[in-house]
Amino acid sequence: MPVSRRDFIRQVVTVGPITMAFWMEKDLLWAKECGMPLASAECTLPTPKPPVRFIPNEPKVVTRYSALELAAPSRATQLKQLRDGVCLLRDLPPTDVLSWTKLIAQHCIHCAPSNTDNIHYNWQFLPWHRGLLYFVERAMRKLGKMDDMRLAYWDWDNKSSRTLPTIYAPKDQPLYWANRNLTGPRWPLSDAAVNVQPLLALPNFDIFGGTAKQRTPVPATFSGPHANVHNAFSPGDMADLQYSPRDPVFYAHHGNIDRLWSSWVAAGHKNPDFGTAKVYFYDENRVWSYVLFNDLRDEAKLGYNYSSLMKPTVKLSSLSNRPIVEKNGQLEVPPTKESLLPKFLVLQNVHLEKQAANAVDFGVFFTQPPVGTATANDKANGFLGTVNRVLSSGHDHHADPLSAVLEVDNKLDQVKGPLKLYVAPLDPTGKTTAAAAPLSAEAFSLISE
Ligand SMILES: [Cu+2]
Repeated sequence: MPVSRRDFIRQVVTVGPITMAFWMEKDLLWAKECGMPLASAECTLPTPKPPVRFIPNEPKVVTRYSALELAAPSRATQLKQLRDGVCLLRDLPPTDVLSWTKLIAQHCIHCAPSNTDNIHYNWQFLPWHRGLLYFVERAMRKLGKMDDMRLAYWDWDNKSSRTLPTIYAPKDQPLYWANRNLTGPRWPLSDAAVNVQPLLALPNFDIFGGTAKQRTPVPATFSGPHANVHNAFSPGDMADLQYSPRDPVFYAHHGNIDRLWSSWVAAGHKNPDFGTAKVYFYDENRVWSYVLFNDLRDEAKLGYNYSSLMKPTVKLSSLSNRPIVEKNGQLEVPPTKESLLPKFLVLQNVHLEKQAANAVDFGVFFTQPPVGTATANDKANGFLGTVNRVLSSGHDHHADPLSAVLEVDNKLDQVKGPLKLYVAPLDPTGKTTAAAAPLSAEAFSLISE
């Protein structure tokens, strides 16, 4: 039964003392009208005391290994520590701010689709999730008295890691999660679904990781592999933006997104000065704390590094990034020197509001394909790549803009003269579910080699 605005306010007043005991994003009150429980334990935190500044300065650097590496008998100790760590948090009462339930809540309170400060759509996306992983690691380390324990990362960029990592699969161990779909057309993950090369080539943090202002632009790292791996689990908790941290594999997936950020920096790109921007978490002593983004830029200070990093396959110093001007719906691709090969097409804030409300993948084309056009393994129909998002459960979705970087070499050289782009929603097999419509975005650029 729909709840009217007036009924809703009355309910809040009636349960005032209870709701006052919790802290939640204003937008989650709105969520009640969509049928979500008002004060779900997984989406509320106790009202925090004023936050205390936390300055990470770990005495030693310990390596985070991939889930594949942790499956080796020689890494049995590290694997056991990871599993023990998950159990320790799971065994805490759900009211404990360090518990698995409240970890989900730390993420959930920031993720309501209407939240104007949603951590996924501005420059909080990378630092916030790095902070989450760091404090999870610290909590596990303290509770288990295992200072060398570190989280794992799921190296889906590696061709041998395109299905759920084996250490997460068996029942009767803490990395198992029942609500996971592991079959269907998205499995195993395709090269295209987890291609990190376009992201590694992005020259500026603004488009890679976003800016202080919501959706200005949406970080390109939110689309692509990040969204595609979440969505592979659909229907399942991982495919639900708000509740994905229920599944222990969330932490390995975001470990790899964090590793993508580290790899981008190691490839020679620069993090910005984030000024006073900060993230808030409960530390391992249950103290409500804040960390400056600037204090999260160096993983060594956070006590970890990665056993390997992703490497750009093109020489970044030989890339040039040129903005493309849009005129009357056409892109005026500037004349290139013969030697310049268009490599990546950057689409900043593609407008998707006229697209199918519940689609997660949108195909970008330089022709206008009809409904039912297949895109998987097909370069013939003007298909350039996809823009992707992750949905939140229990909400109607008006499609907000998204950014993406598409690997377009060997495709755009077919184009002579001005370029016109189209976009269409795709089903999980990659077929268009509607006729393509002209694509509009806030900015375009072409990275050439
Ligand atoms: Cu998230």
